[in-house]
Amino acid sequence: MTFPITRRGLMLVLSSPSGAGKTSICKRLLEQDAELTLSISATTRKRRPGEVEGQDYQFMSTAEFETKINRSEFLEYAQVFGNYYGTPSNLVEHSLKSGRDVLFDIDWQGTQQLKAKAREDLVSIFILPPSIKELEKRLFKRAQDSAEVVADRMSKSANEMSHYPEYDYVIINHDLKTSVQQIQSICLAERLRRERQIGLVDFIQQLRSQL
Ligand SMILES: Nc1nc2c(ncn2[C@@H]2O[C@H](COP(=O)(O)OP(=O)(O)O)[C@@H](O)[C@H]2O)c(=O)[nH]1
Ligand SMILES: [Mg+2]
Repeated sequence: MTFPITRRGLMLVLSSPSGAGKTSICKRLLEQDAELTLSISATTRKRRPGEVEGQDYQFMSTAEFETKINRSEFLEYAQVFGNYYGTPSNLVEHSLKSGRDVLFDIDWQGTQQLKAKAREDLVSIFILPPSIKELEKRLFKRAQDSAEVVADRMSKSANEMSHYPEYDYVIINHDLKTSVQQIQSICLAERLRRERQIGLVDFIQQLRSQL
């Protein structure tokens, strides 16, 4: 007789300096892993060409965002590059309870807040670019931001990078495929952690009762 071992979902957080390739990694992870759900953030930043409302972000005005802050609708929120970004609480807890893992593309400020709220559920990964030259290349290749915005993001990268010790894992993104495989390995191992397998007690009891 098989006994389904239910598990509590995990919160997989990916952070990196802008341009390290995190958004591409997230897309690939979501395509390849049906157990993973993306937490869609709210932001006050302008929509970039190609971005879809409700899919990449929930785009909103500062007034709307601040109303949601006052109503405690965010699990975490922060200001990044002069705009608000935040994780709506609804859906996250529901997904975790039903054993689905939630992927977060958030910065170090958000990660600190989630860590304070849900350390046991959190698995955090920091992604580094292989070099500064590559970082700059990726930011310009995107070509959706002005040179001024790119320069501003580059100058903030040093500060962002200083937060790597706050993360459980660090990955250097030499190529997309390898990075995705490495993150999938982390996910696989973390899903098997004893504390996450909440049906284990009953399963062991059932095994032992047959001896
Ligand atoms: N704290 C927090 N950070 C977020 C959230 N959503 C996105 N970010 C971060 O905000 C930063 C800027 O994101 P974005 O404007 O999409 O530009 P990107 O750097 O090209 O990804 C990235 O580091 C994201 O990880 C959120 O809900 N909360
Ligand atoms: Mg991004």
